[in-house]
Amino acid sequence: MQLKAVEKLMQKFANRKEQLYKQKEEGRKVFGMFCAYVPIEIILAANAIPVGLCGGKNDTVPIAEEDLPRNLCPLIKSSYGFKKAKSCPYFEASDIVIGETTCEGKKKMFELMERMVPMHIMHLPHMKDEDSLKIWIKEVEKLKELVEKETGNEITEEKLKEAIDKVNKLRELFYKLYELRKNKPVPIKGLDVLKIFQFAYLLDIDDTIEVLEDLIKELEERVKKGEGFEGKRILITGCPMVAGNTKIVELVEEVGGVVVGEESCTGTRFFENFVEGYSIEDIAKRYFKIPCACRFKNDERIENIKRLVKELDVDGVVYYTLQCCHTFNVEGTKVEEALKEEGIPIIRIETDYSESDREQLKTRLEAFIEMI
Ligand code: BJ8
Repeated sequence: MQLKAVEKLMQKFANRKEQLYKQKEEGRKVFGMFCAYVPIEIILAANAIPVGLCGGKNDTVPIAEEDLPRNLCPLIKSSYGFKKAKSCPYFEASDIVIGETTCEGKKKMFELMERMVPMHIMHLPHMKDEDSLKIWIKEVEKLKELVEKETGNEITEEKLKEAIDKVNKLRELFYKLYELRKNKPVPIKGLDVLKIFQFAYLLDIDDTIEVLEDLIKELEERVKKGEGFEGKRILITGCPMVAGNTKIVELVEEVGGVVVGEESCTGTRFFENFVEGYSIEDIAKRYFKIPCACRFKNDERIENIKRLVKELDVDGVVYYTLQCCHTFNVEGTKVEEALKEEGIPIIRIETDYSESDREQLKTRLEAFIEMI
């Protein structure tokens, strides 16, 4: 029982490349982004197009390893490899790439990447105090100036308001989707939701909104009829699973689980918290709250995980780390302790983009799901 909205999503994704290059021909600038911290409102307000560039495929890892160490996060290598091989249409369409000082590996990779593509790096402070917020507000102001310069379009108050309302609308729809996932049976599989998050970084925002509006209606119907999926209810938390990477969700759902939530940048960290006002400062404040493990003392993330476990009536948590992602891996210890204290089952999985560990992971996940 494939959802019509998901079919529409796949169709829109299949047409996206052509649509994007047409938009570019019409004179719209494309801003590639690393990562969830880039305030897309500013890009949209200048009639430009944001596209997420984090790589989720193993194919481009070998070419990246010509320049980067092997023991580096696969997301970083995959992304770099896409640019080096010129094999990602979104990368190739990007007039400029925006990155931030998130984890060490990513920011040092940017120093090599900027030899291949124009880049602008935002200084994301790792502390969460008032002084750091001031730095971040300045960084967002600088981004506004850069976007205006690159596009030649002035970001007026009116344009900014329009963009803020639009992105908040997108967030509201994701909140509704999460509300619907509280139901038993859950009306949508985790794999479908993951694809929506992955493509939301790539599609035209109006298309994502259209798909989500259709989806919400379809899911409400399913809930009314009591249709959906049964199984152990799983929350995934940790590193993002960007386009091309669906391994863990596939495995969880193959062995009797159903993913009902994701505390991830392909999940709640993508949409949680609205921009509450119409100024640059209001935008900066919203993005500053994203609880990425690269920040120092990131306890809000632990609170969010505990809250999601309750709200979504989760049976077990899969803590997902990409190999060599020290930030999420180390933070996993705190998360594990906090969940164990509350009697919430958790399994920690560390993997990369290859298929070589699929069977081994399947066995571990099967045992976890049987046990909870
Ligand atoms: S806001 S989670 S998208 S940085 S997985 S590259 S942290 S070594 S992806 Fe991320 Fe932005 Fe944070 Fe979200 Fe580094 Fe870890 Fe790799 Fe990561």
